[in-house]
Amino acid sequence: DVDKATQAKIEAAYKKLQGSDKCKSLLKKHLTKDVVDKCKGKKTKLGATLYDCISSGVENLDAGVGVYAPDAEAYKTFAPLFDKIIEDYHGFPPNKKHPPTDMGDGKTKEFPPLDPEGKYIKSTRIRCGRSLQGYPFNPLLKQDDYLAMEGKVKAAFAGFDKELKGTYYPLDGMTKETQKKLIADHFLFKEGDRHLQAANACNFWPKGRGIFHNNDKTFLIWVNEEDHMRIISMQEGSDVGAVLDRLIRGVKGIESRVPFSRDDRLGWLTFCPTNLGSTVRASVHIKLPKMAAHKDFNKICEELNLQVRGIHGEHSESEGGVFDISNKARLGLSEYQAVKQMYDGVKKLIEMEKKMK
Ligand code: ADP
Ligand code: CIR
Repeated sequence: DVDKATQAKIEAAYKKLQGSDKCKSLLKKHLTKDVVDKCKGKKTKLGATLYDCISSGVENLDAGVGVYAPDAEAYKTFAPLFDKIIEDYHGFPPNKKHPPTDMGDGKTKEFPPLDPEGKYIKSTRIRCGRSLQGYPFNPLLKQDDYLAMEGKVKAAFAGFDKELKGTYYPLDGMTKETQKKLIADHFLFKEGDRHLQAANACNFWPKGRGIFHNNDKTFLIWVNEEDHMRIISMQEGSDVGAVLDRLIRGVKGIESRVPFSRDDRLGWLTFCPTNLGSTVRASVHIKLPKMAAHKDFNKICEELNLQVRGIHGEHSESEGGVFDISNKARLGLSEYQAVKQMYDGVKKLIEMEKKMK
């Protein structure tokens, strides 16, 4: 049973969201009175309430989405809210099932360089998220969990060889200088994200957090930031095939040693519902001076199923005309299809840029 005070907090949150003109989040749109009434008295086995799912979007009225799942069970317990948000974001209805994993064969011939002359694209990155079996997401993790999880994945990293071989650098003890440089160079997650903080996702920071990377910083794994793991392949230029090929080898290398949680309907499980399913965000850092000046640039990207972010990722601005353009949907399509969504869309944008006077 959920205590009276928490239920009152949920009611107050509902009123705050509905009363805000500036709030445009999916949370506001889908947290109806009916959903509140259905969910406010429910809890997951680990004790997460509806308030724990919505606190981020309630404290941050400028959020785009505004919800996180404290544990995997929350996606079911609070399905009246999550199903609506998931359908809105991914176009994935409640009766649909995520397809089986298909990363493609990673052969460069499927995805030859998008911009062989290097006129538009600076770099290419593909990341996916994974959760360790047997652990909830951030808000329910104890310090001992963080340390145990870090220990497990660190041991698995030792199995990487050749190009993927690298070193794990814990955040705890890293100099501020090194940390800042890694963030500025786009390799490391930022610190102090207010959306994650309000979701209760930064407890015991920096304990159990860190980054693994190979020598060239083309293969990286984030540990215990938003997700238990973010597996990343990136390099200068636009060779999407090469980036995907490396990611496939990396994911295969780690999944043979660490069991990940997957849901029959939702695919790979992640803390944020926008990342469920394939969990793939394939992006380019790209300069499109003419297209970006077009009044319908954002609309054109949306129609191509592309998401536009700034130069330092989500919730950041573009600098020097460089944008981060990626696939938007991750759930309901395979890893291969998610990469293809970005590939085809960006190809189209470059064609349009070339034709513009
Ligand atoms: P995520 O991609 O994991 O959802 P962010 O949007 O915060 O998270 O991006 C994480 C980091 O990756 C940021 O520093 C961002 O600039 C960097 N990044 C994203 N795409 C690219 C790219 N194509 N080339 C270089 N860096 C990139
Ligand atoms: C927000 O709602 O703005 C943050 N919680 C982040 C949402 C996830 N990202 C996204 O839209 N791709």
